[in-house]
Amino acid sequence: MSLALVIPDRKLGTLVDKLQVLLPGVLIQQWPDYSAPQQVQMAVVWKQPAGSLAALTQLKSLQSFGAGVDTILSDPTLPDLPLSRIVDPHLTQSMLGYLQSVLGYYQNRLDLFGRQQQQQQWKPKSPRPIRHIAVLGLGELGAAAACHFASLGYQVSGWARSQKQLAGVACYATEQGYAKAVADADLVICLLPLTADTENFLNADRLALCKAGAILVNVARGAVLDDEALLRALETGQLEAACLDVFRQEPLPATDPYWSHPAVLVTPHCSAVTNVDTAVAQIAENYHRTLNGLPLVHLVDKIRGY
Ligand code: NDP
Ligand code: OXD
Repeated sequence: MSLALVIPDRKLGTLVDKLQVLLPGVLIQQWPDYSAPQQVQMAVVWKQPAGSLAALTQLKSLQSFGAGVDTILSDPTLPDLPLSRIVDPHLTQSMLGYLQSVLGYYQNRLDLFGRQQQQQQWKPKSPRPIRHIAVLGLGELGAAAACHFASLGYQVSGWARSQKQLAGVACYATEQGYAKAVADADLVICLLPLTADTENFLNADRLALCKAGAILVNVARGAVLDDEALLRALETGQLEAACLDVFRQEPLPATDPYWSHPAVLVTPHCSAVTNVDTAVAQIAENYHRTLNGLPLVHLVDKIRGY
């Protein structure tokens, strides 16, 4: 009985220790140093290198170590096995905390005051009015964000592939629905998964449908956003500012214009980091399910890509 962790570039000591408590007697192996690869039934994967699962000849299931699965599914050597992803109230709370901070940052004009501080300028200004928030993607995280802001009294619109019903949220689907969802929004939050359908979704045409002077927050994936289109929209004032937590290339290269753009807030892909303390329970549950031939919890639809 064995579980493999295929999670490069991370210290995995705490994860191993916590998993071992929940899965006593299970051999936990780490890529690239598998000791008995033919014993592995489930692999926990995150940005796994191509070919890293090839030696696991008895593998029966895959568990993403995060909520998004785009990098996992982009591996051409990925075996055709059930894949689940992390769905965790702590991850959702972390995302809500981040988005709430971003909202406060712009409402209180901390972007402007930060720039003024650089010039030693003392110029008070009343808060930025942000009354309407649009959320693109109404899944685990997007629906929670939309409901959170609606419960605080904001006008909220949301957009997803299928039509949703969420208390206090004007929900839309379809391309026409996208235009309605963003038309009056002061702040647009992107929580769409990266799939073949959503790559470059936020292009020049769709950014042009946003309210003039809106603020964009991308916490989804970098490739959902057309970077050139965003830079142009910021230049023309179509968008006033952007908060970006995710990028096509991470870490963001030193030469990237976002680093020094006065209207862009860069954060290092930290809006909702998988919580080891709580993720281990789901991993252990799916490990038991794998051994017993039961369906995994939080299964990914690999055809849809999320
Ligand atoms: P879910 O899979 O639960 O939700 C995805 C939502 O996007 C669904 O509402 C879905 O619609 C909608 N959607 C998917 N494709 C389309 C499309 N083509 N057109 C319109 N709507 C679409 O994902 P989560 O909420 O759990 O996570 C969202 C993303 O957030 C993740 O995929 C990941 O990339 C990112 N993320 C980022 C983190 C960070 O730290 N920055 C942390 C965690 C996640 P429908 O409901 O109709 O299927
Ligand atoms: C995730 C992430 O998808 O951290 O979980 O981006």
